[in-house]
Amino acid sequence: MKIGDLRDKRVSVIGAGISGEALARLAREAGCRVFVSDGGNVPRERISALEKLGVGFELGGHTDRVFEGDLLVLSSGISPSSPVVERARSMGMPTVGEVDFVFPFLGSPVVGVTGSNGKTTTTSILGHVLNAAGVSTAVAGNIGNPLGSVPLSGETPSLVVAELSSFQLHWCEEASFAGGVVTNLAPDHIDWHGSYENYVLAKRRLIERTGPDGFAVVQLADLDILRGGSGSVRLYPLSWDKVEQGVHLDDAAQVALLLMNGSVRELFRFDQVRLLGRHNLENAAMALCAANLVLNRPLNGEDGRIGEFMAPPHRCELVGRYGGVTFVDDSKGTNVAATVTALRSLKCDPGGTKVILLGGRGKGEDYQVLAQTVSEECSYAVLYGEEGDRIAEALSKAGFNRWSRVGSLDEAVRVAFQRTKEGDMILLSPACTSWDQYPNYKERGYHFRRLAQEVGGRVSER
Ligand code: UMA
Repeated sequence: MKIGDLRDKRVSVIGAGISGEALARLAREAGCRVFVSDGGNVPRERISALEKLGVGFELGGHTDRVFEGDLLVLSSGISPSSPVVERARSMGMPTVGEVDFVFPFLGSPVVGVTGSNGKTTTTSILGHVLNAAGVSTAVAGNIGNPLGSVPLSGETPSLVVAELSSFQLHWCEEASFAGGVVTNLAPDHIDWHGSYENYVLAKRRLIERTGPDGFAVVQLADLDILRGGSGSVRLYPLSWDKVEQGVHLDDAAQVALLLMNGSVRELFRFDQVRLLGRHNLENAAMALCAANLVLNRPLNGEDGRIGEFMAPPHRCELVGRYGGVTFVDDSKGTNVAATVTALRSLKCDPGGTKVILLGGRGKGEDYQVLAQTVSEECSYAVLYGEEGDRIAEALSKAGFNRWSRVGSLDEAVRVAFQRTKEGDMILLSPACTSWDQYPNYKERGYHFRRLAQEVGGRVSER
């Protein structure tokens, strides 16, 4: 829905997380009377922030007060099947998602970045190369810095690069993007969307909501499924094979090329990118392609100082090399597709093999493809946490019996190191969430780093 003039409107914000707080602030600045309602509890600092802001709020449940407003504004991850949303709708209360609410406050063109995996890395690279090339660019959204924080900063950047989750995109009906990147598509968040088809439809919204002069960078493999939403948007598929129009990652020449209207531009040489894994070359190429398209002028790896871009934490991040063994933290690998990508694209030293750590809390995924990939890519697997037994079963079914089942990550690292020799890699890419043992994937990743360092301290005992 169009939100129109907000002055003196009574706005109920659902969710007092970081995106909800930014929405409340923005609504307050727009002259609304704001009420924030959270069905759960939030950290003390968030309560203080709401108190300071001088808005009404409630925690631990949604009361009737929510429905006394003129407009329901939903923070980032609120589901359409959430009872509070269903009730508002049944009462005819207008409802708007986070992105549509924030959009009218953004005075800059926005490039959206979505996809099942690699969104944060691609978003960060795109922001990095644009800023390095002298284009003032704000990076926000699902990456952790809520979209609402951009207008609240008081500055108007030349461009905004927004990482967008499928949850945010589900609610997008009015926002209009200058361009979009869909890094890839694979099953994720099926519980929220109800089906893979609905999840893809949400991702497709980014392309549907891109203006007629806009562009979309997508995987060649996803072209058909995304084309349906494209209208007159120019589509730029990425492939490791030659393409007529789009991005070609040329393995033979070790360069990423942009092919456009019969001309060829070099985006970067592979050796300029300091990130592990072939999937990160795809992320970098998509980002550079989007930068060229949104600026409508050439911008290569040198202009964008791509060589200075370091991996965001917990995404195939090299955390150390101890006793000749490389430790890689891919704690953000919380679904099968992410882990399979990491396994396929990370390369060991010559003669080395991979030992993978898998487990945590599952998302109800099937592990057949994971098991097949582990059997082709790894010399050993260590399974831990709640989902360890299900993964063990899948590995055994795939005929892969070189695994151990342990309880904790501490034990998993210890066992993994015993199974390695010089040149090998220990990869934490668990294919599961961390929520059985950690508050989030970041804590799990930092713990892995500390465990790797402890191994480093004991390496002389080897
Ligand atoms: N809530 C209600 N009623 C409901 C449902 C939820 O009140 O019916 C409340 C919850 O009790 C909670 C709040 O809403 O207090 C939502 O908190 P949250 O932590 O889910 O959300 P935020 O703190 O606002 O963080 C959100 C994104 N979280 C989600 O989409 C789940 C963050 O992405 C994002 O970085 C942040 O906004 C800034 O934009 C996180 C994420 O996990 C990293 N995203 C998913 C992903 O990447 O896979 C989509």
